[in-house]
Amino acid sequence: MNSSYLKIAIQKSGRLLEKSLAMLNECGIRINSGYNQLRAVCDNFPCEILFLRDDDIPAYIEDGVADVGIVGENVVVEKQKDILLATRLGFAQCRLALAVPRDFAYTDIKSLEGKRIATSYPKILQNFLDEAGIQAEIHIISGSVEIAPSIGLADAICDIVSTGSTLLSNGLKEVQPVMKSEAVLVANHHLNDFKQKLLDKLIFRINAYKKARYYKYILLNAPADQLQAIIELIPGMKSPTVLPLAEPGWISIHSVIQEDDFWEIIEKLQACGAQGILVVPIEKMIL
Ligand code: PRT
Ligand code: ZN
Repeated sequence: MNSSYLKIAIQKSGRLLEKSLAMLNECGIRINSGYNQLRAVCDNFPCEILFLRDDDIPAYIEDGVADVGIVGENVVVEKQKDILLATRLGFAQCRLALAVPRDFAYTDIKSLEGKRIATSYPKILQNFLDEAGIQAEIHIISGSVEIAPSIGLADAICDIVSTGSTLLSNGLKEVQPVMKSEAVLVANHHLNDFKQKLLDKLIFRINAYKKARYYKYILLNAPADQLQAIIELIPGMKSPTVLPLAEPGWISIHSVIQEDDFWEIIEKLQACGAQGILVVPIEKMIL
């Protein structure tokens, strides 16, 4: 086994590929031109990228064929491999949920007693049903689970839901969440020291990337006598930067806010006399 670089497994094609590559790119890991269908080397980080089917990634990591990988948490939990969940990545959010035909008289989970449920996630579903004390027949299907009820194969399904439009267009309704999921970085439990240091470096960069996505840089002008009120609204990481404007009695304040808070704060800032408010994306953020 080569110990001088980190082998990173990502999905070969599918929903995770583009965002995985974009995140690695933001972390300074760029694939060089020697890129083929199976593997690629990187110019500026000692790593190799392996392109695999997402379902195979947990086993390859457990076996040490790859050192780390990016995969949906739903796949990690289903595969039950002995691997480490290193960090959540904040993309490919979805949920695994139970759904039934629209005319199914569902009241609670007991409505599924004795029913046939189609899924690609038999272990997660079995666990969930066991905890709920429900006995049902699980039918394992590897794709197009949503059509199982309409072709008479099952009474219900347990599948990934994101917007819910697939369920809707197949005459199904979501009745019970089973697990939440997002893309995660997973790792082999027995990395050597060199690889462990590379993994730590990667996680550090990923955390900076994740934080930057949740925060925005904010710049505004305000009357100097409003400084204290504005600091309370946008306290920033340590404290905001305050610069005098050429116009006497006015200052410019620079700070960082969470994107989700923006619309809440903006009216309060205006009430303090803030003007010329700019909110700009942050590329990396290290606290
Ligand atoms: O070929 P390979 O085996 O590698 O890929 P795959 O076909 O198994 O997986 P892929 O690319 O479809 O999804 C990879 C991962 O993305 C999943 O394991 C989830 O963690 C995550 N993810 C996020 C999703 C979705 N959103 C999603 N919407 N995976 C699948 N879907 C499907 C779902 O199965 C259903 O058919 O999209 C449909 C539902 O979407 P909505 O928006 O209509 O609700
Ligand atoms: Zn798959």
